[in-house]
Amino acid sequence: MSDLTLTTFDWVPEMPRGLVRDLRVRWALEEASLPYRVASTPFGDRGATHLAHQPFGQVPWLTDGDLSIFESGAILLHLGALSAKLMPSDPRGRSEATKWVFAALNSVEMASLPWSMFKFTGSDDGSPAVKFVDGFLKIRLKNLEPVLAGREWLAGSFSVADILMADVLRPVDRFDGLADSPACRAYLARATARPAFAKAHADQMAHFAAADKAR
Ligand SMILES: N[C@@H](CCC(=O)N[C@@H](CS)C(=O)NCC(=O)O)C(=O)O
Repeated sequence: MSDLTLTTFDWVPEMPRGLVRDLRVRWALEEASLPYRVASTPFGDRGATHLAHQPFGQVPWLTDGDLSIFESGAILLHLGALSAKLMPSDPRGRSEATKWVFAALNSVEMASLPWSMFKFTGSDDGSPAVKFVDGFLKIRLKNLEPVLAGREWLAGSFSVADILMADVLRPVDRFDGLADSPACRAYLARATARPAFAKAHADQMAHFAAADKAR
C-alpha cells in the first residue's frame, strides 16, 4: 500500500502558475485515482531539508513511505509501476511508454524549455541564440508531427509518457508555438481535455491562490 505525499513550493509568482511541474505528478495521481497529500516547501528559503529531497533546490518531489523521489520523470515512472492506468502492463507497451517518457524530457523539453524561457522573460529579441533555439524546437516539432498524426496516444493506451509529452508542449502552445504543428496541437488538446488534467490544474492554481491570501 502506497503512502504518497507530493511536495511543491508554498508560493510562486503569477507567471509560472499552472506550469509548475508538480502538475505532472498531480495529473498522474488523479488519472490513477491514487490517494495523496500535498505538502509545501518554502519558495524563498531552500534549506537543508529541501536539498536532502531535491539536490537542486527545485520541486516537485514525491515521498512514498520512506522512499523520496525527485525528477518529475522518475516520479511518473514510479507511479506508472503502481497503476496500469499510467503504464501498459505488457513488456512491449511498457518499453514504448518508457522510450517516450525519455523522448519527452530529453528530446522535446530540451528544446521547448529554453524556447519558452525566452518568451516568458521577454528576451525573444531575434538574437542568434534565440534563432538557434527556435530552429532547434522547429526540428523537434517537425519530427514529432507525423508520430502524433498517426496515433491517439504515444504507447497505445494513455500513459505517463502522454502526461510528460503534453506538459512539455504546453508552454510552447501558450506562446502559439504549435501553430504550424496541427497534430501536436490536436494531441495537446486531447490530453488536456482529460478530467484528471483539469483537476490537477485547478488544484495547483488553488494551492498558489491560497498562498497569496496567507501572505
Ligand atoms: N528536471 C526537473 C526540473 C524541476 C524544475 O525545473 N522545477 C521548477 C518548478 S517547475 C523549479 O523548482 N524551479 C525553481 C528553480 O529552479 O530554482 C524535474 O523535471 O523535476
